[in-house]
Amino acid sequence: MKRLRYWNERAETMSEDELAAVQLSRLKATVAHVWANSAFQRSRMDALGITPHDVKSLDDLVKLPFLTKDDFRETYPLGMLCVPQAEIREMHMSSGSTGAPIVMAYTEADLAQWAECMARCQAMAGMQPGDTIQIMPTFGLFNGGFGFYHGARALGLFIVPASSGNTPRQITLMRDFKVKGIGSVVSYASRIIELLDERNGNLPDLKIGIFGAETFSDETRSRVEARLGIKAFDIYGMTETGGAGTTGMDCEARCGIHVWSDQYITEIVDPDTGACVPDGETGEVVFTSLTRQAIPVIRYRTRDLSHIVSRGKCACGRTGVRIERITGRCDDMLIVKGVNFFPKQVEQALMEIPGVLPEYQIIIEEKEGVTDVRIHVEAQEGVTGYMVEKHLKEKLGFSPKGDIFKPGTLPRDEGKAKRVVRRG
Ligand code: DLL
Repeated sequence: MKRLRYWNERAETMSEDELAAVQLSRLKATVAHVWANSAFQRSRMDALGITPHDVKSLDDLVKLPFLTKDDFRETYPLGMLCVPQAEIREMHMSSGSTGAPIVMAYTEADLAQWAECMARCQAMAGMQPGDTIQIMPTFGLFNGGFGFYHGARALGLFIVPASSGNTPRQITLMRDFKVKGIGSVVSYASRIIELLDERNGNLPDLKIGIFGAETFSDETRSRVEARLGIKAFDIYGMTETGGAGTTGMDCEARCGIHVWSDQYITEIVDPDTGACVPDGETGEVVFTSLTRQAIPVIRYRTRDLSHIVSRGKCACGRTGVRIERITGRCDDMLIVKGVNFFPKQVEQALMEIPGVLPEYQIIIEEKEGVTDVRIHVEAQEGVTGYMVEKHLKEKLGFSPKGDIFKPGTLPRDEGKAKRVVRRG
């Protein structure tokens, strides 16, 4: 059978002009749909005196109001629905750390759109119809498990729906069913590696890892690839855009996340002013969905930080916009003694120290107005707190206290890892 290079070659390799035309007609349709069916989003447009007739070109997008996480919370559970509830077939929800949860609802067509995006990602990673995939994010309200599932069904994969947890069984399943690819929350790959190391084991059939839901450094990616003997891909997505993989993944060429640009328009804006920033400049990622029905998003502010890498054709042949792997979230930026940094930079620096393991936490304590930062990190014997402090000072310009923990002693999370812990 011919090797599948693209899941949807036409959509993935459209010329710039064709893509712009598709985007404009879909944008017009989405704005009209939202205007007609969402009192909430319509009231926001009314406040700015905008109607669907004002969207005549892609440049008119900036006239439209932003949508935020708070808007989702305010309209919980289904206040932004643009179709009758009887047309909903599935929902997912993210809890976040504060406030009401965020709900995404799916019509049959929305599920097909999600499957399409996810099938594109899985094919881009090298999965071929008939290959076996083990899906390790939770199957439940979190969108990860079902996202991989819908895509794998479309692509024609043999699905091992392992869900999260029970690492020994995960390894047994991977061996017994000769699993070629895994889909997982990044930090779970470290769990698998720990257990393999303990047992001196390997996974000879495993070739592909599709990881997402959290930022991860290049160093972590290289370690995971070397230990598991795989190629690791960075898959991006969120509840609000329709789940894992909707907003793309990076390809083997590793030059940014390919956002599925016939499905979403990407803007990068200044997080403070909301103004679009020039290509190459870091800002907040904003997505507009072009094909979703139940809850389309117009100018959704993700709070994620990135920049446009290119709008040109990639070495893999795909067109559309590419954005840098996510650096961090606007809310995650830490400022200590005048130095700004993101958890990902701490991870990057830590992973450069020989003997340091991937499990770490940044502990922030406010004491009488003074911010104290400690790094808890697991490491092999011989690594000292001083080594950590010195290296972080060199790399980040400030010197948090380094506390070394024995392998396996820091707390593990089932889903996304909690890297920043605030106390006091
Ligand atoms: O985390 C979707 C997902 C599941 C993506 C599994 C990939 C794999 P939420 O729980 O709604 O959905 O969280 C979305 O997670 O705004 C980012 O801050 C972060 N995030 C997701 N993917 C990545 C990634 C899922 N590849 C939020 N790199 C997003 C960095 C990511 N951060």
